[in-house]
Amino acid sequence: MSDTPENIMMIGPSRAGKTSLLSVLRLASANCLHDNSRVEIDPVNDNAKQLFRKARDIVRTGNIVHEPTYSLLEYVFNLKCDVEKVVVKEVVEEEPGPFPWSKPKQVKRTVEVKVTVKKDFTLTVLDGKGGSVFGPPDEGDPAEYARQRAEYVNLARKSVALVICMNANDPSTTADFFTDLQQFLDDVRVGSTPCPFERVAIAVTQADRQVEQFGSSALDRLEALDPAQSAAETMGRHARDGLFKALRPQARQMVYAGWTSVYGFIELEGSVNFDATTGQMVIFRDDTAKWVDNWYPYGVVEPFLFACSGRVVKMHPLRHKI
Ligand SMILES: Nc1nc2c(ncn2[C@@H]2O[C@H](COP(=O)(O)OP(=O)(O)OP(=O)(O)O)[C@@H](O)[C@H]2O)c(=O)[nH]1
Ligand SMILES: [Mg+2]
Repeated sequence: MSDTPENIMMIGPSRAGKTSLLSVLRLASANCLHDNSRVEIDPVNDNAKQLFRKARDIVRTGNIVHEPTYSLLEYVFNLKCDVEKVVVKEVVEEEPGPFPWSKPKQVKRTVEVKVTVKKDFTLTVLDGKGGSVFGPPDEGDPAEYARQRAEYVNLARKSVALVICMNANDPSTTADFFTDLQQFLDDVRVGSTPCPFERVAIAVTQADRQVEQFGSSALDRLEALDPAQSAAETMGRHARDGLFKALRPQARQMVYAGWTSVYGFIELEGSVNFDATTGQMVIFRDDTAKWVDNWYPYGVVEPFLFACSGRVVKMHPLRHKI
């Protein structure tokens, strides 16, 4: 394992909730429901710093409304998390001598042991006008389209993991994106070499909307649903084929999906933390200074934890035979 940070890339169709997810990552990493895994997330560039500042206001005012992203912005974050590493250690063991009265012999042996180490990753997100570079050029400037697409391809070629955001509540935009994704993955591949990703994390966003009608059993209902099945159905067979064919054989075992909700659920009650009549979170600000303690986003850090370390928390395997 090298010490230079490895790169992770996030993509997804328009309005999937990419910017929302990114903006709350840092706050969420400090406040994850039922989760004892830790990911430390720090902004690296100014765009990332600004985005995190916005998140504070979002949770304070209960309004998660982002302007659609029009230009191509690059967000760079540093992600630290625990990864398991196998190290070879020399141990000295005692072996009995040939006779009961002989002194025991000291024998050196090498053994493989698993250790947990902190590892750094760079999460680079090109946050463009949702998924537009994945589709055919629109009426905009063709040179700009080509430049942006080349940036995405270059980043993908040096990324160890891919995070795909998709909104299962918007199947038509999502299906279009996945159809276009195949061409993109073909561009990322050099000749017949597979894409470099070792893991693919699929964040099935806006999960609260899947279960909002179930009142206090909303969270239980969500946890009984398989996000990988939902993702697979929304993508469709053709798109799954395209994604899996572009990956190395080992990476095909490392495609996992998880529900994410930036609004989250109300702790102890289990209902969705969103009021459709006001368009705001139900619980966002307390009169005390501990406003952020009352906000429990769901599953937003886990896809990034999986992308970095392969650790599976609330993520389900997405299997596909090609
Ligand atoms: N119900 C619900 N809505 C969400 C959630 N996350 C985002 N949204 C809403 O979804 C819409 C799109 O979110 P964005 O984060 O702007 O999506 P995007 O993928 O960055 O969109 P583009 O920049 O246009 O590509 C916004 O109106 C958000 O308020 C969520 O967890 N639950
Ligand atoms: Mg955006």
